[in-house]
Amino acid sequence: MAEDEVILLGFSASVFGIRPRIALEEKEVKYEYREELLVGNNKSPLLLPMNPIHKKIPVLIHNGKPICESLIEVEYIDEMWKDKALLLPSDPYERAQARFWADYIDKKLYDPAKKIHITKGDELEAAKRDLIEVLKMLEGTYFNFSIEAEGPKIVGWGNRCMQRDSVAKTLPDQRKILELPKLIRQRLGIE
Ligand SMILES: N[C@@H](CCC(=O)N[C@@H](CS)C(=O)NCC(=O)O)C(=O)O
Repeated sequence: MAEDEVILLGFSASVFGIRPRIALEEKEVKYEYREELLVGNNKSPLLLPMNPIHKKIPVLIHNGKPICESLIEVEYIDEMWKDKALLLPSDPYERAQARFWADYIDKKLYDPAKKIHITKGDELEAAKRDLIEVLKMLEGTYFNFSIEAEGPKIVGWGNRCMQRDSVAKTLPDQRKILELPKLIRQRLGIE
């Protein structure tokens, strides 16, 4: 039987793009990663026909068929490559809880985290407050904010994730990531 062809269109600085990459690595699926040049809006000719609705990465292309939206892709990977351990809990209630928190992160965390990079003044302060609230909610505790001191469970979870090859080899170089907001701020005239 011919081997599956798996292509992932991504952008290494994207938190959404990293999700299906980690899932593919965890499942040890062979795939071709193609970086999209999102800065400057230089999307490849493949991205638009593969994701005509949102025109966004990540797109997982399995034997020519596209799957869009990072969380849907993670679930697809989990269901498609069943020979490796499940990524989501098998218990329906636990599974629903995992989906709830992933959805919460998308709805509540992404916007303030993004705004921190692209706003200034009052808007920046409001974004910081919103982000702290979300992190406190995830942490399940309430105190003044410093992610190391005040979010030990989240930091501990992050450190445990970093010990997995799938995460360590997928996450982008931190120095490069820190350059990106600077570039965006310069383009927006904030710096
Ligand atoms: N809900 C989507 C969000 C994907 C998303 O926002 N992708 C951004 C990169 S972080 C993108 O492709 N932006 C390009 C654009 O908006 O034109 C998912 O989970 O996959």
